[in-house]
Amino acid sequence: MEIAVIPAPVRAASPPGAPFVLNTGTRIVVGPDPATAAIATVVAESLTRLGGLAVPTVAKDSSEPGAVVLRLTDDRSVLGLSVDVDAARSMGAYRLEVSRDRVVVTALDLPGLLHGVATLEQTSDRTRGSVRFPPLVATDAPRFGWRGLSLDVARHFFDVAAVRKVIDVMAGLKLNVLHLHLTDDQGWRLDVPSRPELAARSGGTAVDGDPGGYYTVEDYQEIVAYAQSRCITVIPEIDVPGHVNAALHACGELTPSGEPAPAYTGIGVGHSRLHADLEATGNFLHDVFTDVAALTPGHYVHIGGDEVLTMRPAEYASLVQAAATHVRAAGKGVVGWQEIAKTPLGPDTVVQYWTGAQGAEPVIAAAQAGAQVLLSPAHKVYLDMKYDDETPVGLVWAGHIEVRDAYDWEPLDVIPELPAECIVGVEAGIWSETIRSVDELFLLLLPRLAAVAEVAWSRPETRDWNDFAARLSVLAPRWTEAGLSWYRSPRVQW
Ligand code: TNX
Repeated sequence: MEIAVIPAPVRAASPPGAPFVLNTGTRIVVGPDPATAAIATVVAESLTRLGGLAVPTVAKDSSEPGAVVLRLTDDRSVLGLSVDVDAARSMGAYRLEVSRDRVVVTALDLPGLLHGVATLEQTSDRTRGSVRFPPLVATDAPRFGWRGLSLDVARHFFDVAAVRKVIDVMAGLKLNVLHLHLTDDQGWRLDVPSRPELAARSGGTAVDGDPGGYYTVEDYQEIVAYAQSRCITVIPEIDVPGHVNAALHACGELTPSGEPAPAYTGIGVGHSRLHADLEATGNFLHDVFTDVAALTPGHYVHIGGDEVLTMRPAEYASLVQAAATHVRAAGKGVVGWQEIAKTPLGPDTVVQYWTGAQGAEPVIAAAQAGAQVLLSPAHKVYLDMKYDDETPVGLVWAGHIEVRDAYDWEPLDVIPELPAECIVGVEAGIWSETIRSVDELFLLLLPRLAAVAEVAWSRPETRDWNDFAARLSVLAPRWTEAGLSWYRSPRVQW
């Protein structure tokens, strides 16, 4: 380990020389591009937090020492990107140069500027009373364009403040997709303007009768905007046609008897379903997906589709197609769990693989028909699995997942028959059946989310478990400083 940065950069070297020190002369220089102004605000906030000194933003680059220059370019050669890296995959690439007098971050786009600053922040040394950044030259680019976390806020609810903490950690690890699992049997967590009864009646329920909660439209917009300011896209999931008891509880017209279903507070799966022969079902799908798409600036809406155990394939296909049709009518792309792979859904569909138990053939066939594949293999990246027997919360159905298990795997080996170009990326998942607090949430997320982030960002040749563990031991104390809980794996020397 030369430099403790997670995820490991493509290239980084520390030339000899004095460090850049944060002081009253430090300022952010944003150059002529107005789009960088918003990013500069975020960067100024985080440098201010690090050093305890206000860091102003200026437009003119004087030759005085102390400038942190954020510079957009369209010259890919500055970043050392080889020509075979396509535009989608080079999004977020950056070059970072740190010397005694200035820091220069150069990137093709705003995510790249933020990623450069994320690297800078991780290299900070605060052991001598001031904040110092050792000299550094790094060029870096992500391996995969989709580096996500799926967060279940349905089984137990996590409020806006908690989600902001998750977003902060994600941004530091260069993750760029926050998938919110907003609805399930136990609760409905987003107020849908055309269907206020959903959140009003099913926002308050949760597993074991624990307190629920839901996001108002303003709350949701706040999450989306906060994520966006960190170059993270929010993908909302409304899970249909199974995992719908909260909807059946709120809307009696969705059940065959016309009576609302009782609230469900257990943790079983596969028992609830929509009914294609009820007229109300079509209207529900239309209203919910149209509203959710309209509230969402990101390109994708997730339609769920998982674990529907009591429905014939034709009915399943018709309901999934109806959901997809409304998402597309709103101009969005469709994401669904791997079960949707059997349903023809056309281009601009992302199939999220999570288990080997169903066989990979439908996923491979969907990819051959033009779908893209997002990898969330449960036994590696389901961060609600316990680390070991002693972990106080979590499930075990996909096995124990120690930090190294979440780290030591190769995305292209998950479904070897899949052509690499069909794989959009990697998404960790955390399901909240057993998670009741922010401390429990981070105990399961960290450090494994850092491991998955490195799998998604870094190329195999820069990845090595022992090196990762050494970098982790340098960076983990920062989670403590930020007030976050994390798991001190006995397999890492802290
Ligand atoms: C499987 S993954 C589920 C979820 C559970 C999770 C618990 C998937 C698409 N479905 O409903 O919460 O396992 O780990």
